[in-house]
Amino acid sequence: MDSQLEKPRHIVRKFQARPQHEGVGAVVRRSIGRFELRYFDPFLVLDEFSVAAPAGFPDHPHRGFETVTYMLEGAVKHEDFQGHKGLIKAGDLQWMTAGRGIVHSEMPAGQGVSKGLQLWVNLSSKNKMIEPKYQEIQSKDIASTSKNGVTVRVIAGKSMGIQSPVYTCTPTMYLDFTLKPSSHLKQPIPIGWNAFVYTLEGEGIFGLEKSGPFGAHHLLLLGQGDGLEVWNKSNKVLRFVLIGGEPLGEPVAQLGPFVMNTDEEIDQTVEDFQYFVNGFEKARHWRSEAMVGLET
Ligand code: FJE
Ligand code: FE
Repeated sequence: MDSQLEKPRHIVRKFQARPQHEGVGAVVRRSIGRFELRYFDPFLVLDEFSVAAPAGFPDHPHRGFETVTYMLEGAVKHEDFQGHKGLIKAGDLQWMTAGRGIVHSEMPAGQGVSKGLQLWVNLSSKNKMIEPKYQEIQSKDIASTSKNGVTVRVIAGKSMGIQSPVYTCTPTMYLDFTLKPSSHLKQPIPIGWNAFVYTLEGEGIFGLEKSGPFGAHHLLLLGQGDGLEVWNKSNKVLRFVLIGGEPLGEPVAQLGPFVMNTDEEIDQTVEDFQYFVNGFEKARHWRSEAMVGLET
């Protein structure tokens, strides 16, 4: 049974995500967060990352938003200044609410290239200084279902009758779709939310059946409406993520990994980080194992 859409959304802007260098020796295809698309409320960054040792994202802070890491291949080892650590493996999800402050490292684990998506979701002014929190879900526990050639993995929100257990401080949907050749999808999206598609594999037609197809590594911003229609008219599997969120409608003041509402709050954050206060206490004496290994 298909959901009926009254006002399907169409693509209003498109970007090809080209590789750029970030972190230490790592390569990311950044779409949201680059110069031409600073912010797509509530989303600050979308990176498709590709990283192999010794490259990675060593010890760095975050405040005022969430990082959502969804692994596609290989694994990332993370450790933070509270002693929280673990391995995010292919298909696993880490939804990290940095809130008032996290300092951590994210480094590839094992041989070969580790690939995934990292999304930065902004927090509203009332949530920016909350206690940090993690929601971690292993691949086998991610809600998934298939019907008529369409498979969905529900990272956040609801699709095809199944609901993710992830709690989103900023109301967010995050769906990973795989469409077999000749399959078709209608996915409702709440009216008023900002939503986009990021293509991972194969070729798909999005929004208008008569429009041309898009291949991998494209960010497609959707206009307003109540949902999205997608067709796979190719002879290969199509994979993409559909992400949406309720816009916060607040001013954004950003300095790298610190995202607040005003310049004064950014100045305060730089001071907090520098003097190890207001949530950064544990940063004073902490180094990740990755960094300790380099110091002799
Ligand atoms: C960061 C530059 C960075 N995209 N994708 C500056 F690269 C980072 C950062 C990441 C990152 C980490 C992973 Cl595992 C995947 C990423 C950027 O860590 F936080 C700042 N400030
Ligand atoms: Fe980080």
